[in-house]
Amino acid sequence: MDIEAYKRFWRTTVEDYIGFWEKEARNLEWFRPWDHVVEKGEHPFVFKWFVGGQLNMSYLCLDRHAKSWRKNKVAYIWEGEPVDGDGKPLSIRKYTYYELYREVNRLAHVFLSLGLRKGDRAAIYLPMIPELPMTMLALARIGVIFTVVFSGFSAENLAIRVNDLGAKILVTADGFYRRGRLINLKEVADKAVESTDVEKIVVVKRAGNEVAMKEGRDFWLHDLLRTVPENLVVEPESLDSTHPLYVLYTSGTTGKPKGIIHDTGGYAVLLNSTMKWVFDIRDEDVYFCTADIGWVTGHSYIVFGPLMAGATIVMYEGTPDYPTVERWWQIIERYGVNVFYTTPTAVRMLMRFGNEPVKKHDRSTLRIIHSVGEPINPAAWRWLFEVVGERRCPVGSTWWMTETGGILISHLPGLMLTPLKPGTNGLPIPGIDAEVVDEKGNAAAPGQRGYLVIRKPWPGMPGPPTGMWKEPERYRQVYWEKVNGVFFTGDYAVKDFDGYIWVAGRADEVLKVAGHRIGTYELESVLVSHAAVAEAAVVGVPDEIKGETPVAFVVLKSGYQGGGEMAQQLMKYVRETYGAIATPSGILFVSKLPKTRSGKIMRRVLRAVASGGSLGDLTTLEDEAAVDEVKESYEQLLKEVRRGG
Ligand code: 6R9
Repeated sequence: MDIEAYKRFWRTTVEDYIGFWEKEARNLEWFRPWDHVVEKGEHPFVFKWFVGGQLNMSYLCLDRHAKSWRKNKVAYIWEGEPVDGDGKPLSIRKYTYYELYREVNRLAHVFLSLGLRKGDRAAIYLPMIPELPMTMLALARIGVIFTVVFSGFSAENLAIRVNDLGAKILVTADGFYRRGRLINLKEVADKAVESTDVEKIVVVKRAGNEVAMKEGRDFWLHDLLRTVPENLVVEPESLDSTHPLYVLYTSGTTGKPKGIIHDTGGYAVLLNSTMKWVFDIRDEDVYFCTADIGWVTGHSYIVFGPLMAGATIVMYEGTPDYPTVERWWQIIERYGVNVFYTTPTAVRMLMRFGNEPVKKHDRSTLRIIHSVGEPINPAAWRWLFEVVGERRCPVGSTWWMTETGGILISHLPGLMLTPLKPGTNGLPIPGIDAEVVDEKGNAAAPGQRGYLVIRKPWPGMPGPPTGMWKEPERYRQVYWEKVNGVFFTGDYAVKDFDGYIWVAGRADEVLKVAGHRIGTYELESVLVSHAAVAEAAVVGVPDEIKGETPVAFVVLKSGYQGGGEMAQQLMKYVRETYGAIATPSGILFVSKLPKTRSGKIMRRVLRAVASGGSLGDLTTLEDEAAVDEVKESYEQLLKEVRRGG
């Protein structure tokens, strides 16, 4: 398809974005039609989509299919991580749409009987097991607003989220397997709830490890389900389109994580349309997304999107390299995967082992491949295209973020496929006015680096009532102030002469470590909470596999000694206080941090020193410091770090 034809079509959808999204919304089943497509909400830049309309996400994902010929179609194929002596998975569970529907109904009943009602909040701290999507669907069914917390996060991180949301109930598991190791999740959950108002904990038995159960507070899910009839039905609540489906916490530049609210109706419309355009999902397809449901990719494209589309979804519990680096290719062969959605970090890691582990397995079913989470380098793209997809499958890099709810920039094999280019994100999807602009909001010239912004509201954007949970003012400041009146993504991007967008990375102090979004500020807060640390600054440095890793500059309090032992201690501390994903790849002890006269840390200096690189072009104003000042601090710091080894 030629680019100009797509752009002509795209322009019409953006000019009449209201009419366009209204048409898309008609593809869903609504309990009550909307009165207005989009309206301003009570707070600045909070928009209400499909006002007056009513629907239920759990209904769209389950009931609709359970009433159709898809009733006996497999919804989830779940594979646990542990394997037997021959490398065969020890547990595979399959759920048809009807079975999933029944399980979710019984689960919804359990939550009602525990006292949860529409508008209440619950937190979910579960590994990649079928009970995770089931819990999300059961809570959505009764209108309970939930937050999923990544199972690799620490007790502290869990507690912050539970408290901010005001969750009364926590759903967790005894344990799970990760790279062959048993992780005792309940222990972490127990530690977290000590500093929260959680009244009840529902525990899923996954690993069978010994856990402490507190009488009156903790309940095994299988005990709660024992008395619930097999065919019990909990009618789905007819929810306003603007009713929050979930809150997902994500890292920003400052302060505690931001609770991004997603509504029901707008979010459902965006997911439904992108499943078609981006993944071209067909009824005979098997779809495999390798993300973790603890992040937004899993919410949108392992749970709600593909279930709405009635797809057969492969869900895998563990890591791609357990017991060997063939695991994902085995899975693709075992289930005949057609659509594969993965991450650049995993691709770069697997590439190192050459083509043999891939080629040993049949990939002839693969039809479409996409990556997500961070920029994909051309070499990784080529490997996906040439080796994994045998030059047969379009390979894309879908750009979006927690805040956007779903994919906004991507190749669109299910709609009109424009020519592929290694490393680009492609063109904005229909109805999305994405643009690369300068500080003032003027479109940047092709080839010129600028900020990526979204200039018109879209369904799936942060939802009512406040965009960010309880923080409408912060929501306005973070996203709508930087470039006046348009949605600021925080990403640097370049548009090429064809109009393709190439997102280059974050323009702020947010890191993408192996695709995981981590705020440097959060890590700095963790470090300074350690008894030995006076001051800390964290920057990202390029990493061949993970894209980026955090490096910490630490000023110790007097009486403490830097060096290997202290570095180990601090790394362990970060792992335990935040989560393993944030462990710094290096800790550099310095006597002071380079700062501007106004006291702002010169991060460019830190980045240059940490990565062993140069200061780069000092004319692009990233720091508020004078050029001389920057150079001088750089030299000084470099000397000090070299001296310290
Ligand atoms: C879905 C997700 C969002 C940030 C985003 C950007 C980066 C995501 C990308 C990409 C280049 C892609 N990002 N996809 N950068 N190409 N295809 O990752 O959400 O965790 O909120 O992160 O990830 O920097 O701003 P989230």
